[in-house]
Amino acid sequence: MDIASTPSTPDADAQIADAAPAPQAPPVIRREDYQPPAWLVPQIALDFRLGIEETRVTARLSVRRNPAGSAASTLHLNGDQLTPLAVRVDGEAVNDWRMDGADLLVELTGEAHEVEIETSVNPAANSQLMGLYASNGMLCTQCEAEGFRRITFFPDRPDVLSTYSVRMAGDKGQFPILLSNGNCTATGEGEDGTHWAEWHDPWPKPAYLFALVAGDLVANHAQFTTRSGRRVDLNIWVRSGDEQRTQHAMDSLINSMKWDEEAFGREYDLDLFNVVAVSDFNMGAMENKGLNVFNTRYVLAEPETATDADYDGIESVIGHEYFHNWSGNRVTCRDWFQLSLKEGFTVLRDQLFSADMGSEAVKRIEDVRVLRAAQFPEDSGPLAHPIRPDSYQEISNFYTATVYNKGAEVIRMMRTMAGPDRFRQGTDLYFDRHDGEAATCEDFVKAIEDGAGLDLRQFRLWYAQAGTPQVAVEASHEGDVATLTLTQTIPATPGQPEKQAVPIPLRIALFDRDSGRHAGERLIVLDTDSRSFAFEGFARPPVVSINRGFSAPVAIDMERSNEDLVFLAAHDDDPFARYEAMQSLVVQHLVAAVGGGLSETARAEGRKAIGQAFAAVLSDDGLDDLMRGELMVLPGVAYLAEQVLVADPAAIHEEREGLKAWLGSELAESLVALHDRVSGVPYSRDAAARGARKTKAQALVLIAAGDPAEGARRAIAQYRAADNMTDRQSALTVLCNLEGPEREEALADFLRRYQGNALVIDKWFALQAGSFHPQVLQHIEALSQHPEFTLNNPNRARALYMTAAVNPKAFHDASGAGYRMIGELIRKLDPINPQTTARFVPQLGRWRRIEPARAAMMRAELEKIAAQPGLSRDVREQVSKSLG
Ligand code: 0A1
Ligand code: ZN
Repeated sequence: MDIASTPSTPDADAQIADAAPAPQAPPVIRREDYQPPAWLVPQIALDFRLGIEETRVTARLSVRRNPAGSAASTLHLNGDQLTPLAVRVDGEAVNDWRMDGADLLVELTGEAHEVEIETSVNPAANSQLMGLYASNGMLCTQCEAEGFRRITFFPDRPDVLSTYSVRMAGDKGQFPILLSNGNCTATGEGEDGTHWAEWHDPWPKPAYLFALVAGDLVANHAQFTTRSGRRVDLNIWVRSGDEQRTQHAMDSLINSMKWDEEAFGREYDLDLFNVVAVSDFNMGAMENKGLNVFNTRYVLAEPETATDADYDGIESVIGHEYFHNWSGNRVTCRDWFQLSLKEGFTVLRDQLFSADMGSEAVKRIEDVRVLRAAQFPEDSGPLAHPIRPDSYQEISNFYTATVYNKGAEVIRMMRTMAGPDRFRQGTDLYFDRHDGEAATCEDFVKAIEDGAGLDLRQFRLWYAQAGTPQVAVEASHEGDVATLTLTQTIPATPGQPEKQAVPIPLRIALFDRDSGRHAGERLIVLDTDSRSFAFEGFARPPVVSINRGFSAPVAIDMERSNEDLVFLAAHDDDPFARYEAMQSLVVQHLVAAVGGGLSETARAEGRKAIGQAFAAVLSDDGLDDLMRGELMVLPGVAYLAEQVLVADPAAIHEEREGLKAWLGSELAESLVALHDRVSGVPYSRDAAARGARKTKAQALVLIAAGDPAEGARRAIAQYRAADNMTDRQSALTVLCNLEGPEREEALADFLRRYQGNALVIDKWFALQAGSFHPQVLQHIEALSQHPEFTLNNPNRARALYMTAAVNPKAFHDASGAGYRMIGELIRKLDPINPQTTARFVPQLGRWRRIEPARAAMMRAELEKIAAQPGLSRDVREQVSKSLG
């Protein structure tokens, strides 16, 4: 089926719309309706006859009644766009099966049976990239969350765990490498140039962890010996020619395996660990047991083609998928409402891993930046949901920053309250108690409660309530006592008008103004609506450093003088708090400036304070360059827009650009000196050199903002001299914003230089789509017609359009052209790949928080999408919630 390549005329669309019955709202799945499965499948044998256009699948399920389930005699097997070619029960063909929508129902009389089903799928036509699909001549699978049902009929739910035996046969020339989960138990040659392989995975697993890969691949091999002496073969499989770019992924894998033994006492449990890189993939990567499948962008790296951020991304995603072997695979989820059980915990684990591999402070800052840019807006918009949602229509829509990143923050708070050692006792107990089970978030909290010795009764609310808590802080001072009164409010979210107070652990330090020091950090827990905390021994009101290390995922609302913030930015001994003070200084200023609340004098004063703080950052010898670069990053437009009820994103963007220009010219001399110094640091992957590159990028941005001609001169010089992608990309980012011949020269050179390297060509699209050039929208339009552009590859589609959708200059253009572009994209991409398409909807869904003229245009786009016939369940859910 190829709906995507048969565009219909507007007239034909109108006819369909007239004739079609009103679209049925997809059913709502509710957490409270959970029922254990009536039938279990302890074993499954799968036989694949592989072909790009047709793959035949025979599945033999050993089923038995679940003593804990209902006594239903019907075996309910999920399917999605499948037809059963044959159904056999205990070896006999049966005809009395029935379809229930896309699902297959088979009547069974006894306690245990063998059910065999044949299906056929067309991997080449699978543009959704769920189930079995073809990518670049190879075959691969993606089964989480509900892709297995697109391969064969099966109880496709995570609480049905089976032992898998897999046989696959295919053309030896086309598919020389045949991989599945577990260990390879036998191989052989067939007739007519075919060969086959058998795989067996001894660990029972849910269907979403099944994987199969067949293709022409080469491996980077290594070995790892676990602490108990198991020798594990490691392979990273890529297309021939890419193997030189896999060493960082391999090093990251080995580091992850060692780290999980040390930090969480978790050892690998098979003799083989395979990673395969595929270029068509909806997400980052997938933790299939023993056979992780990765988006190429999280595997391939070499200095010439990958930035430092790309290297960091690979380390964290390799770690993330590896850590799932315990948090996700050995202990899996009972149902998809429990997704944060594996995702929140695994994100926390990968964050702690990356922090240990590099700079803890910088990693924390980056994680909080992601949370604020992606999760805070989600939590305050129409798609807000708790980290353990109560209902969904399409589970793919719940792989969100809330479930992942806020989920990690919630577990991190437990760790903060217990301390790392007691927390570890909690996680040990969790793994011991639930190994081999499909567990719930409640099981996790209970294990931490018991193992770490915490009372988490009230804390459980963090799992149930959506919305980012706001903590208002009032400081007063009398005699030698400083008092802080903290008040929490959790905003109403869809379906949750009223909230209860949650426990909020806040790391806090009070600085004495005279000595510039504090008498030790404390952890206070605000667990009521409002509470006062008194601190003795302050002759003068102290400077308050609160939510240090971002100990709780909340928004702090506290009025502070510029003087206090400048003090903290320069002196706080908690590096996160230092960053936070810089951010608050800028946020306070920009929000006031955009709101029209600043007189010219006040604006000048605000800028002066920011300039002073920046100057200190530029010249502080005690700072390493990595941290310096981090401190120089201004808060993003999305986060700034979050600070007000109704935002004018264009005004925020302009004011932010104005501040950059002011800083650039005010600090020109130091910025130029800094850019010169760090430009002299030779390329290496060590922290000092990475810091130099980060600072170089930030300095260049500010120099160009203050003096575009000087910026262009420096940027093109940096571009031409670059011996690595970080420098080349940061130079090109700056050039893309500017007009002039340097821009064209560099863009043309970049395209020529990296022809054939898909990941770098993605950057070429993204750099232009993310630019603040006055003609950015025309550029994007032209790029959509470029021969290198395609909507069929998610990386390419996102490089152009997701970058555009988060670029305030493009998306929020006053004409509404940005909204129309994304609306049109959604309508065009949905028939090809609903999962990737649905991720664009939340940008338009923010309309209620945007000024009225733009809001009306955003809403109109959503309505136009809603009116499109044949909309996917994924997009329909997001659009109807965004309009509702
Ligand atoms: N479990 C994976 C994420 C993932 C989810 C759905 C997918 O379907 C396309 C793919 C990957 C993880 O957390 O890494
Ligand atoms: Zn994950």
